[in-house]
Amino acid sequence: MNARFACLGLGGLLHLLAATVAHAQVAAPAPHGPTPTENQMRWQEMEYYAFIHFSLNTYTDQSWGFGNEDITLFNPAKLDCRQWARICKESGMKGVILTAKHHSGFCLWPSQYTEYSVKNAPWRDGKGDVVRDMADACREYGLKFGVYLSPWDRNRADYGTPEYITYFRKQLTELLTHYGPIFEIWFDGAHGGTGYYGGANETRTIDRATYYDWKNTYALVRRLQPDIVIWNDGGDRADLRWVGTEEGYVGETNWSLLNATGDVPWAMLHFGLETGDSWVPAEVNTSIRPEWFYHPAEDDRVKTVPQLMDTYYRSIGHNATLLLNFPIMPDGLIHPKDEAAALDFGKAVRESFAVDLAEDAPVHASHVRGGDPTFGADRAVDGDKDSYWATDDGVTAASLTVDLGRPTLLNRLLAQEYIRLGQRVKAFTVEAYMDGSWWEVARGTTIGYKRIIRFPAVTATKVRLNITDAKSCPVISNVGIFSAPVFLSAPSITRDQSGAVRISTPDIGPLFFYTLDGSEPTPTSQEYTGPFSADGKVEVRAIAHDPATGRNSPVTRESFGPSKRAWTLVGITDEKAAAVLDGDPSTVWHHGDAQPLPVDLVIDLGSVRSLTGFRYLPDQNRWSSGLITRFQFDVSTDAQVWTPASEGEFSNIKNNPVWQDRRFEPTPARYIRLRGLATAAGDSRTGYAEVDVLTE
Ligand code: FUL
Repeated sequence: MNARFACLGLGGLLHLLAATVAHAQVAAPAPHGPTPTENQMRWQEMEYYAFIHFSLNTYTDQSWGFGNEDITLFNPAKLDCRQWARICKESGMKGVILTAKHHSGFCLWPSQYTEYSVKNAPWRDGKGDVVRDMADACREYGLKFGVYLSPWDRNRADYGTPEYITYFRKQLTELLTHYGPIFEIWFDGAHGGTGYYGGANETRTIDRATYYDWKNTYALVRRLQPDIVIWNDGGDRADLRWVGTEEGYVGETNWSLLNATGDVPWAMLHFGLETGDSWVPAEVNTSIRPEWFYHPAEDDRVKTVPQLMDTYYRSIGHNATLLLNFPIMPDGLIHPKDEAAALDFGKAVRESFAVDLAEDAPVHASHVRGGDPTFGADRAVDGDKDSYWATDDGVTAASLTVDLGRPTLLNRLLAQEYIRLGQRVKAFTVEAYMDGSWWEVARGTTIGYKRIIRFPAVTATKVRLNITDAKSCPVISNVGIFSAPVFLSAPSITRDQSGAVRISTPDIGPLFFYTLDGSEPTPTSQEYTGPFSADGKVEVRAIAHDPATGRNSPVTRESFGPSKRAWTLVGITDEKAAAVLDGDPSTVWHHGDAQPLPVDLVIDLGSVRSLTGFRYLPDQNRWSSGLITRFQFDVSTDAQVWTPASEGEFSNIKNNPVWQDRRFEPTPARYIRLRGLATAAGDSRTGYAEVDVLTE
């Protein structure tokens, strides 16, 4: 026995030995609650990937094809999936999901089970296969490939019968066996409704819960592609969940959990379910333009870098993945503006997270599991996604302090849980050490796979992440601190009925500059100092400008039609109806529900003019109601004799309540009548945020 041990005495020695053994044997935390499968884990780590919407309705300017669109329209002369893949790759995406079949039933691959496909199109003399081209391009660019196969098929005569399910599975088998590994399959939730259905031209309803027999379809999918993840917004619980909106964000509280059975109301889609018994993480799907398919009228509506960065923080930064859509143009390419936006967005993300101020910085934890360095605080800043800081079981509040060494400017904290052991954290705060004391700068709820929290910039010497509540001991695999650039939002421009133009932004403090002559605004253009009058047809362009940094926002262009001063709503006495014409998207007016459908909204334009279309903006509130889904639009010069100008559906208005534009041949009109034939809620309560006309 050497001298050191001798002085311990036998009891002390035994104690030391026991402690040493215990130390070496500190067990990793046991998983808590549901955990991700390997497939879900691989998918989650992809974080960011693309949607591609392309179909026959690209050629008819529709959101949803009816199922009878003429195949000969499909002739994308310049189709180049390598361009799509290059753009995805260069923007930092890890995969692509292609609409192999959208609701119209038209197939982008030469399916042997239908004639409604590329094989009967003039494109490449019927020998083309967009799915093949895309799969090849993905392989070349190192991207994973996924497919969207719409369960609803508005072309098929047998839709609604059991035979259709056989057909659907045969198509699925083609897609999942002929094109190599598929990382994700997307079964869109839209189901049943009006359609061509082989010439029946009728409305068909199916029982969403039973018709598709998802259980057996899932089994087929997993047999053919064992590494796949399944997205499904209806029917049996899939591997991934929708977030309840197509606007590009998920709840700040976001549990990757749901129950395996039972209804999933909107709040569960959006926030997950803290007590859920299954791992069903969220995927945020949104388009780089307002709509999913290409519409030339949206060439000026491509999302800007500040908008896309906000989407990034509210999707990937809220424990979800981001599925960002590119609409393909009729010529078969991604529009240069969409390309530029995606590449600039990728650059902005790289710039934002280029320097992790916490990486390898000295860290200290208030508590470490068993005192074992294996679970020490430094494991959260070591760049290894499989190591983590953890506390003892039962310790559900603890903090981790990063010592930045000197006063450092910062405005973002990133945290990741080691989700292979389950999602645990329920609440946290972020504190900054400034001028000798701690100040709370942000607080949040869930963390999950990744949480990025934004706060106004501070200069601090230390930053502390306090986990204040967790389901079980926190297990944190990564903490990052950043000083990310702040991108000024493009301003919004509105004009009220009197012709007063207003420019605003959610950001605090920028100046605005604008032009009315179509030129690009700069900080030497006219400065906005308050509402100004610009009645009649005019295009207003504006930027926000931060005098402190010299940075400008992207340019907003807003084209206004003829003056609305003389417009009146015919036969409506309710004063609140002024909301329909006030130019403010956030105000809305609803017809009462006393009358049955159809419900008319008649507007007197005050004088006859030549109209080329109309626009309808539905209720923009989260719980929007009164959404018109089928419409007729008539015009008249005397309010006696009406001429139909347009008729159809606002297909995807429920999930994506954006401006609905419809164009028609120039028609003289003084009166317009928007007739609601059906609503999303199935009642007769029609609502209008705005109604406008298009003129030559
Ligand atoms: C929706 C569809 O109805 C849209 O057309 C689009 O495909 C979007 C991704 O999902 O539910």
